[in-house]
Amino acid sequence: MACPRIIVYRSGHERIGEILQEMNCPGEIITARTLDEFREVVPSAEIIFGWKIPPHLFRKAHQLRWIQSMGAGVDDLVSNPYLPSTVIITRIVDQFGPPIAEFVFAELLAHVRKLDRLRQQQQDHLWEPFAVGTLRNQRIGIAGLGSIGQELVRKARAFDMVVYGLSSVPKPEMVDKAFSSAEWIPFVESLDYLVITLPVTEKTRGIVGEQVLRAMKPEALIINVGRGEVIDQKALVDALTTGQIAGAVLDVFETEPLPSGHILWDLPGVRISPHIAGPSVDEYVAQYFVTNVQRYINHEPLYGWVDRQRGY
Ligand code: OXD
Repeated sequence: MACPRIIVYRSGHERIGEILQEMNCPGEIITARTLDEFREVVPSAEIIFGWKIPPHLFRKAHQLRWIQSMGAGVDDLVSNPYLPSTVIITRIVDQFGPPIAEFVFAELLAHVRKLDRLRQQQQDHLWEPFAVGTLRNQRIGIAGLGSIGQELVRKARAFDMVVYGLSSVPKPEMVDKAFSSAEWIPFVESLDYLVITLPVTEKTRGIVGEQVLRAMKPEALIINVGRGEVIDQKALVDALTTGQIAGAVLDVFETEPLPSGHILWDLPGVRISPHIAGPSVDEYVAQYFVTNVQRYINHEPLYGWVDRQRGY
């Protein structure tokens, strides 16, 4: 096979191209530093290694055979009308479980041990003991049992939690109680914490809406590290304002960045982070890609191959 031309683009991560060279990635590597540069070079690309590229910029990608996403979610690529079904899409799998699980447990521990209150008391030089909770024996429900969900299960067990899991095909061997995607209401009813790791697809868009939120306990917390669109954001705001649930830890949103005037910023019980639960590390994603390029050249199946019908 002739040496494939690879275009690399990710805003703020311009060194990835150099890292690929240092790793002796086969192929001719061209780094686009801006979207204008990307637009210029895209017609000659056989492979693209990128992240968050506006869909219309693929209009002239006539030579494209494969796009490797630098992240886990590929909803923008799967729905891109300029990527015909002959173009292979791959995503990064097995890299984001540990950092995302750390993020989720940092937030859960901060919540249950009331760390914000402690720090506030310290600032106020106030010595005032108070009661705190524990994660032990609390019920956590993990929606989505892919590599991220599985790592959450592992860490939840280390905290002696009761673990429920929901997945399209139930996985009773993995959790204390398994539910299918037709069983959202019984899944959430008794949870203390609902963690969403799901991608957005036709089946999951808005699935956590009024009905599901109404079925949750008023003390429950919802944590979203999957995709914002899985939760009906308006229904969530209503549930939080009326006290149907106690709070939400949100790393992902229907619109990103979350507009600065959005009501979610100031709602009590809401903790917001700018989509950083599972940061991609340049060296790790580059190594994943180099392995995949070698497989591409050898006509071997690629890691992280996306089934467009399924959406991930
Ligand atoms: C994602 C990512 O898909 O950050 O959200 O990788």
